[in-house]
Amino acid sequence: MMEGSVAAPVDRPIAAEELGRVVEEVLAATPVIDIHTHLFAPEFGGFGLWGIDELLTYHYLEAELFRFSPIPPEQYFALDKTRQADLIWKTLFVENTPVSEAARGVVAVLSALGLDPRARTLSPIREFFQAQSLPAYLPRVLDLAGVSAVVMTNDPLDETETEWWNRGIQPDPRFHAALRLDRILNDWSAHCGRLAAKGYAVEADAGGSTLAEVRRFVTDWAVRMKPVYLAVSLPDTFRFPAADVRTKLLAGAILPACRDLKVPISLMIGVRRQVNPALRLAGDAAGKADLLALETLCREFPENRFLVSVLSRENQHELCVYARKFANLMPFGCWWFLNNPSIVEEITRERLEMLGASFIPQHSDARILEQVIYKWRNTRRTIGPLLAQSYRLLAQDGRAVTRDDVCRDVTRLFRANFERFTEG
Ligand code: RAT
Ligand code: ZN
Repeated sequence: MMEGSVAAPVDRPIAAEELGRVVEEVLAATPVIDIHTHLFAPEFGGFGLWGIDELLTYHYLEAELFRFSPIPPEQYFALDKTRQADLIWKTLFVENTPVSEAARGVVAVLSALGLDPRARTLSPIREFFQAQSLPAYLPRVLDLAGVSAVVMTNDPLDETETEWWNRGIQPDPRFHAALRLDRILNDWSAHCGRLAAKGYAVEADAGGSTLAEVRRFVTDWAVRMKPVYLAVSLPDTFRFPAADVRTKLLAGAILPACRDLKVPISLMIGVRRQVNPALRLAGDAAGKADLLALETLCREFPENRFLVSVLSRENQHELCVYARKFANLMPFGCWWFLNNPSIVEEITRERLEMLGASFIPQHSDARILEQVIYKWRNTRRTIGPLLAQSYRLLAQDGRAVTRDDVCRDVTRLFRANFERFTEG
């Protein structure tokens, strides 16, 4: 060794009793990329939601309100947002113990921001939020959540949202776009007229020049939004191939557009939309899907990349099996009704056992900015011990891990797998 130089610290195998702490430290120090949210960059003005009234009227909590309060949904939805939030606070947080995941999340957010989760009225809490200005508040929230970037959900057929894009806004670089295709792929008959009105020569039966024109529409919007992926949520009844317009559009327009644009498509499979329309956004449910469709897509479209989340617990194992067969398939997240510690634990353990660190464990699905605080805190709290347990077993089998190993795995899981999978 040269005189005066400092010896590099040896990256020693971590002792079994230290594993939990080291994994926790590495998780805390690794900012995540939140690969699916419904947040908006500040450039979208009031379109991005934040603050206590939005947190309380989150549709996950609205669904819970109707279990604890006799108020009929139509009466609740007729109230203004402040009254709705007051009612949810009183019902779920004062008159009942907020033990559900969504309710506990609000408590965690309030505590993280130094507010009193036992307050009987919302006035002091509202005062805090009214005093915040987004430019300073946003980095504070992202920092508390340990999030360095988020992916939005951007709908090229939402008139309010497209107005912003058409003004040429450049979103904050921490916010990436995802071009969402639900209206086109799930409800073509209701939306083909909209494309036609915008100058695209499309037809209701997807004949004529429809496929080329849908591809042109998507490409035009991709130029504006620069999405990191294209995305669609699909019902549990999704079949591919099928004798339907969706199959034509997917195979003949959307997947070719993804190849041209060199981006993956995100398929979120298994949602049963509006099983109870009276609950509005809270009225969707989950169903088990037939993943044969996914097998066909991965095999028949080897040049496409598929980011996939499935909503039913029953589909999770099959998804892991398919990920072992197809490198163009990247499982991600514990979506929506799965984002509860008991289920995240089960799914993540299964994925670690079957896929090592080659998947994306979680996304937040946050609709309201501050939700990233509790959703990511909970993810770290649930997944940390699972990773530590995998390393404990590995050590028992003869290969103890070092801190470098842990850093490499955590970086892959929460950042690099996504970066690599979305790389052109
Ligand atoms: O999790 C949710 O908030 C759902 O309402 C949906 O938005 C779902 O995540 C989706 O993206 O379709
Ligand atoms: Zn979502």
